Amino acid sequence: MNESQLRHLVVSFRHIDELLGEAVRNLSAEADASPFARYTQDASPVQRKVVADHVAGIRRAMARIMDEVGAPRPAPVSGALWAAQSQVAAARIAIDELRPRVMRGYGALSDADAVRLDGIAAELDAALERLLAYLAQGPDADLPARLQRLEQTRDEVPLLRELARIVTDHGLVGLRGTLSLLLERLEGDGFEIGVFGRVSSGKSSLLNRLLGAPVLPVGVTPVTAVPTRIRLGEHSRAMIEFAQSPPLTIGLERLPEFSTEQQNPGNRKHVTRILVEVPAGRLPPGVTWVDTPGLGSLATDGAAETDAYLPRCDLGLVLIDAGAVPTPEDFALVQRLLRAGASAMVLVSKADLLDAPDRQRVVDYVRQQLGAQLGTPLAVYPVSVKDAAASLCEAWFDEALQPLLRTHGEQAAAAMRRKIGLFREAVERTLEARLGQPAAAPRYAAALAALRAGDELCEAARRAA
Ligand SMILES: Nc1nc2c(ncn2[C@@H]2O[C@H](COP(=O)(O)OP(=O)(O)O)[C@@H](O)[C@H]2O)c(=O)[nH]1
Ligand SMILES: [Mg+2]
Repeated sequence: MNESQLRHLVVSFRHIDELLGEAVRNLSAEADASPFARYTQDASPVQRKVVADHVAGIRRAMARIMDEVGAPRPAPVSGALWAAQSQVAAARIAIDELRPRVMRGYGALSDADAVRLDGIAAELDAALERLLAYLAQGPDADLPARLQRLEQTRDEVPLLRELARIVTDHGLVGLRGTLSLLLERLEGDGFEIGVFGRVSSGKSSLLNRLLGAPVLPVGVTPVTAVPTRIRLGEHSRAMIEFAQSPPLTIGLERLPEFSTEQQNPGNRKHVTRILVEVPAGRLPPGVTWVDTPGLGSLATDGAAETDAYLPRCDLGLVLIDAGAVPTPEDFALVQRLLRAGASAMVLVSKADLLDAPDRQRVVDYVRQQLGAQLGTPLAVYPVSVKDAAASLCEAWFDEALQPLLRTHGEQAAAAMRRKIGLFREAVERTLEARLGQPAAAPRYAAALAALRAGDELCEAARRAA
């Protein structure tokens, strides 16, 4: 195909992609929160998931075809936060259409109505201005200090119940997903370690090394939407759950049939969960390892799935391939982990590919970049699964990981407190934003006051103790 034909192909693909994106958005729970919702919400969560899986598969096919025919992939124009700022700024300009001056073009206007319209415009403008101010804050420079404060969250169980009540009573739909994950976490007391990194950064290889057995398939493209969870069990086996059919228990040798793109392209089998049990030594009871779907070439779907998973994660191991350049996405992932209340550790994987001085240079570079972007130092360790460099992996495991595994109960509790604290902040921000909507303002004010009164009671109890 010539250049114009390739460009036409990309433009058509983009249009198809936008239409599919709209279909998925229309099915989302957020869609019916708008007073202008076009459709009634008749899809079940399972139907939403299956549709999203199908769409993810079609998007992957388009990406593959573009690569095959050599069509250029359009690069993102800007960051999403910046785009959101311009959209909100444009919404502020659109408020002008409500001014009496414009309305008079549609007929005579009484003085009372003119005053009313000015009031409506001022109200919306103030709400949009607050949103804009929030978006303009930029990267959260004070995040580490804030997280440390949040770790002191007290009485987290009653607090979470109160938050659940507020979210339900006030229909804060956007927060329901995180809430149900937090409630689920509260029931189990396990510690979850997520392994993150681009496709082929060595996640599955590292887990296999830690488990002491080739449990996970290596060198394959994983099914993006489905993380593989691994925990201690009496026998080696895998449980596979599906969107539409009953679960299946299989031997580990059959895992690739469900967890890889090669044998389950586009998640055609509609797998929703994969749980592996192994009787391996380095897996203490109560700790779950999670092999997450790769970011990278499948960035857009993968990132959404990763974000949905983050509220469950207590510790994130982020692998950066020693043979590749660390990308802004790698750093952004660490930031997202911290924002979700998880701890993070960065591993420079495949360190055997570098000689000792180069290895040190890469580790220093990653450490310095992370420190600059996060405003706090973060641990970075070189690792390798090759026998020749096995001492690196052992050193990391003994020095950094083992102490955390030994105290995993406390680590999980601290992470849970940070997560509930962060969630509470999100609830407060949402309530504050809704205070700008006068019809409902008193109800939100009451909810906010209840939250803050709870704080004062705790504080008083602490002082009295
Ligand atoms: N040299 C070297 N290669 C590795 C190492 N770890 C993984 N690999 C290779 O990198 C490729 C991708 O590994 P895999 O574990 O499937 O990566 P994942 O996609 O992140 O799960 C495979 O070909 C592995 O053999 C390592 O420590 N050193
Ligand atoms: Mg893998």
